[in-house]
Amino acid sequence: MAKNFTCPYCYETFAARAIGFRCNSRQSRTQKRCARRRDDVLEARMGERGDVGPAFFGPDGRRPKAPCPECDSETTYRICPVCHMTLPVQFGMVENRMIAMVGAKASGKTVYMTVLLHEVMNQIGANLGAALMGSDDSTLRRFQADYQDHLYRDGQLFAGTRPAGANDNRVDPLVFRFSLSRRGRLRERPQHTVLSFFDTAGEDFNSRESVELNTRYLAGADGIILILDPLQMPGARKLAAPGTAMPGPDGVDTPVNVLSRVTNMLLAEHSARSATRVSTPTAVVFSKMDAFWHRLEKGSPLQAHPPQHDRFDVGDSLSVHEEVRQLLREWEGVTIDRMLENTYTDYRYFGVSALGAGPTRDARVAATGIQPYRVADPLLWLLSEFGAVPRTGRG
Ligand SMILES: Nc1nc2c(ncn2[C@@H]2O[C@H](COP(=O)(O)OP(=O)(O)OP(=O)(O)O)[C@@H](O)[C@H]2O)c(=O)[nH]1
Ligand SMILES: [Mg+2]
Ligand SMILES: [Zn+2]
Ligand SMILES: [Zn+2]
Repeated sequence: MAKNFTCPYCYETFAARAIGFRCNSRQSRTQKRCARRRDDVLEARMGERGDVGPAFFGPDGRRPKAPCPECDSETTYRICPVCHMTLPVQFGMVENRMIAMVGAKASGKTVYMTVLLHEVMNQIGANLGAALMGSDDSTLRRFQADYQDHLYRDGQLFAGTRPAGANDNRVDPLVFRFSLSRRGRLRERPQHTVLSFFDTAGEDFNSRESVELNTRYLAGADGIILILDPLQMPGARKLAAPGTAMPGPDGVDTPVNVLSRVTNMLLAEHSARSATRVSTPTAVVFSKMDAFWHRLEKGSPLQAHPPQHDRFDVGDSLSVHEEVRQLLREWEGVTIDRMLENTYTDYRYFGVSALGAGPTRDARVAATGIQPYRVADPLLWLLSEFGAVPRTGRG
């Protein structure tokens, strides 16, 4: 059977043959040129996009290029047959991995995603010998202006993320290309992985309307980053460092409820195959760990930075996993552990702090700056599960 592909922008699936093309609107050999125009499908799915070359379908989408039927010009722009977004270069030829990020409102998803991507683009990428680049203009622009500059340059935290589907059922993931060059290894090709991050709004998991959208998104994901906020667990809240800024009561939800909802969605989607277990690799990430550092024992793996390697360190990751499992007891979160153990075949615990310190009273980054802590572990684990990052150590 022909392999189906999932669009990194709209998460719809299609056969490679169905991929369309977009004219590049350049002067062709026959001196014709297609006028740029609006693309209604693209705008309905992705919002205002300005004028673009005409889309056309018919030529086999498995081919890298096709001649435009209007002007004869050869184009290499291939587009998703559902949302008409230009697909990443080499789509279908390199690995394409969708990473869904979910969690309750105010659990720290947007801050985490921004710091994670920033770190992988800089220090962590350098250690790994990896590069992470925005895969399209809109990702590049949005990541810089709406996320990176906002947090790093202006020192501001984010207002709540707009729910998906609030406007015309739209999703707008950030799509990146992760390339790993294996240094000094003869005959190893550089590996490319397309990563699609979808920053959900916490309330998406409470409202009925956006469940359908999120179900498609979760079901299409190759890996899940589930952000759980210990400050939203009654048992942990009382153990947090004095003075910690607590999430307000609006729309916040206990991690065990979030996990139940996500699990139900995943199981419902897989029920056609009568699955009772979820096999999607799931990183269960406890955020805002800086609020609990004072309680950790000396030598706790959650107090040390991960070893600096060009590989994913399995032993270190398993010690963190066990340490978090212990913490769940203290936090009265044993139900979480039981649910994961009974339902997920491939999950791993992580503890991170994206900011490294609580925010100031006026919702800004602390004066000490952003000092991220173990933020890349979940992504590296997922990439190692996909075989896109090599491993070292026991396991
Ligand atoms: N102490 C501490 N607080 C954090 C950290 N990261 C986020 N926060 C706090 O959590 C708040 C919410 O973070 P966001 O990333 O905007 O949360 P979100 O999950 O995207 O929220 P929604 O978009 O509303 O669903 C921030 O404004 C901070 O106050 C962290 O690493 N440590
Ligand atoms: Mg957000
Ligand atoms: Zn044309
Ligand atoms: Zn699409």
